[in-house]
Amino acid sequence: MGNNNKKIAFSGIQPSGDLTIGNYLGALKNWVAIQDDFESYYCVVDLHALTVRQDPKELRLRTLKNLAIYIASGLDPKKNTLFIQSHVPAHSEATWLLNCFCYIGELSRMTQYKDKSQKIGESVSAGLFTYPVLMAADILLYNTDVVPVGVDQKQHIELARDLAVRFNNLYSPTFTIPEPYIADTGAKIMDLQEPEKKMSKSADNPNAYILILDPPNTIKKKISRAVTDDIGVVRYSEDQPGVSNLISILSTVTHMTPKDIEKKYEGMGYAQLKADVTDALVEELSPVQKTVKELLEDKTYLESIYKNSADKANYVANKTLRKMQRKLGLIPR
Ligand code: AQP
Repeated sequence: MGNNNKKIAFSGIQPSGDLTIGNYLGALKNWVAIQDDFESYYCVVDLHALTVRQDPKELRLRTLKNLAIYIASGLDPKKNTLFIQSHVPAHSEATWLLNCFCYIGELSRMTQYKDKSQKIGESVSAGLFTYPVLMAADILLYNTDVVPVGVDQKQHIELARDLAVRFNNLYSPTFTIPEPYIADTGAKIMDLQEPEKKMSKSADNPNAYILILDPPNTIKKKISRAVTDDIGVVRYSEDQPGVSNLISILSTVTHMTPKDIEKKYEGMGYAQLKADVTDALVEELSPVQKTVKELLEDKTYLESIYKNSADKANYVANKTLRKMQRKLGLIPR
């Protein structure tokens, strides 16, 4: 519980690429939806982005851009603590401590690690392997009750829970055990070119994703190129992954159920569906894009948000870190 008796929510997105509608529909929109019900901490997880090679200038730019996107998507900086992960050193310190309680076997079973390391090959970093421990530290430092995420992050939250239980049992109750919070729709937006894979901001082919900041004509082009099938019926089913993905996107943006969408497009081909998905996305994203542009022109404002928030986040995180250190037998300064 936070000090206002609200439960605590924590989440973050890595600035490892420009944010996609997967990040928007699977994470950001849910953060906005629950902002009045929870005391919330949302950070731009820049340390996570370092698990794969980043251009320093690009990373700085994207970190600020992502903060602007959080605000433009509707997160009120007065209601939410919006900060940059590396501004709170306790995340790194707690990671080391938790690393000493995490088993190599547990980390080897993480599907995201398996997928990404396969793609990267030999030069895969130790950071990519221990990424879930940093994520556990992020979550546990804030006594988090819920972690609003897309489905792909569920396994990492389970590890955070296991580490919290392990630590609590070995010492004494220290951490709140966090729960994942996954919405019914939008929890897994798929790649537009290979709809069996989830949409990722770091995909090599730009036609695979739609960025939150993509202009209308780019959105139109990418949706028109989205892979469908030759069945020709608008149906939400496993054997039509491309069409089902378009239905999911439309459903999450318009709040129509997939069933209603199937009914609406009965007897129509995919062209109308694609045109309507394009319109819905353009309508949803245009105001966000406009606000992002304005915010990026006011760096002083953005700086005031992340600096004030870092003060609050440091205070809360350090309290938990000190507790961990004390219980482990480290001498306080
Ligand atoms: N395709 C998706 N559908 C629904 N939710 C998604 N999320 C990511 N992709 C989808 C959610 O966005 C949040 C932030 O994710 P992240 O950037 O921390 O890491 P990720 O899950 O690895 O996201 P990406 O876009 O795939 O990044 P890269 O390509 O850098 O690995 C999480 O809540 C995630 O569930």
